[in-house]
Amino acid sequence: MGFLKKLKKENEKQVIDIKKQEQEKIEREEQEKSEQEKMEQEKSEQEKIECEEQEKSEQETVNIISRFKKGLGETKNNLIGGIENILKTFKTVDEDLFEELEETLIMADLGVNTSLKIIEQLRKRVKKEKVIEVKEVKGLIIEIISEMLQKDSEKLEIKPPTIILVIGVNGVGKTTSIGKLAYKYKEEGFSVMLGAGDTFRAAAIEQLQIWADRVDVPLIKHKENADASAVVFDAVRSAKAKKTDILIIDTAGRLHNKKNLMEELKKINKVIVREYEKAKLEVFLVLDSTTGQNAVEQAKQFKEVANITGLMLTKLDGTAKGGITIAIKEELNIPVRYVGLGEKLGDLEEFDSDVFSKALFE
Ligand SMILES: Nc1nc2c(ncn2[C@@H]2O[C@H](COP(=O)(O)OP(=O)(O)O)[C@@H](O)[C@H]2O)c(=O)[nH]1
Ligand SMILES: [Mg+2]
Repeated sequence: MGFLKKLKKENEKQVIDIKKQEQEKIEREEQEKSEQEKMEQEKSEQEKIECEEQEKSEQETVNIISRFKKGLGETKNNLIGGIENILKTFKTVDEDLFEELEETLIMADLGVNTSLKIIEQLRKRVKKEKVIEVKEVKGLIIEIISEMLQKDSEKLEIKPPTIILVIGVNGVGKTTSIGKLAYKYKEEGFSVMLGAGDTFRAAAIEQLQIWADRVDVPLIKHKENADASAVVFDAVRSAKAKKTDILIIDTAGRLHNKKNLMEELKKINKVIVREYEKAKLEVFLVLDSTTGQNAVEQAKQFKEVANITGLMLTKLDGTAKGGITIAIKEELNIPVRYVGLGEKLGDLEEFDSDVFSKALFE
């Protein structure tokens, strides 16, 4: 009896153990399942966010292209319209066609050197690819120009603290572009300060004050005819003390006296380096695209007196001379950083060669 009872008891214990194990297994499986589900849910949420972000950035690109398209309408008519008009009158791809096309490119403000280069490449491509149809030529020119625009195009990266010195002749759009830049950087979350280094005319200081008020950023200024490097000194000190991310300095545009300009820029440079060695210095030359080849000439002259790190090309809206952008890119070896597409605060775009080609050619 004792033995049987013991056996039964052990049997019962085994059954209980098995049940317990089964129960544990089920619990374990359920836990694993729920963890798996949670992971999948998180993954799909992550994918959704990524997808939305991608859609947003694609939409943003579409918007930027359409803003460029709007600004570049006349340039497009001038350049593409000109090429199409020539192609219409030819039946064979020959030397006469190349010559006419070269002239058209020059007329569209691409400059002699750049136009020659484009046609030279066109000749080679036509030969290599055995092109005989006139209608294929347009696509080839577009490809050649797009490749030119996209060559060595590294993006500007702003790392605070940065000081941007804005130079250029009178009327090109320096002060306006500074207002737009301040707005852009502020929107991007940087703290911004302006310095009124154009002390030549009282109106210049007032104009910058208006932009500073509009964007709501501090402006460091002195009176008319004050020493520009003294203004820069104060502005740099203030930006350093306040840990401002970006200080943008306006300057007077006096190219007629190269020696004076050189001296002044040298002095300003010295002050910046001495007072704020840690800050990165960008020197932006502003060029008015409506002046066509003249803008290229200005850039060449300024290059002799200043260490230009980037270009701002203004008034691309409503000009047929936007072809100048291609000449600038090809001839100056200075990156175009921003383009002005109007007179309002938001009318400044980061220059993107891909977007530019698309807006011009698509
Ligand atoms: N349409 C257009 N006008 C511009 C642009 N940038 C500047 N301007 C105008 O050009 C004129 C001269 O600008 P301003 O900033 O005073 O030039 P600054 O003498 O170099 O400082 C002003 O009437 C501006 O409104 C632009 O991108 N598009
Ligand atoms: Mg000005």
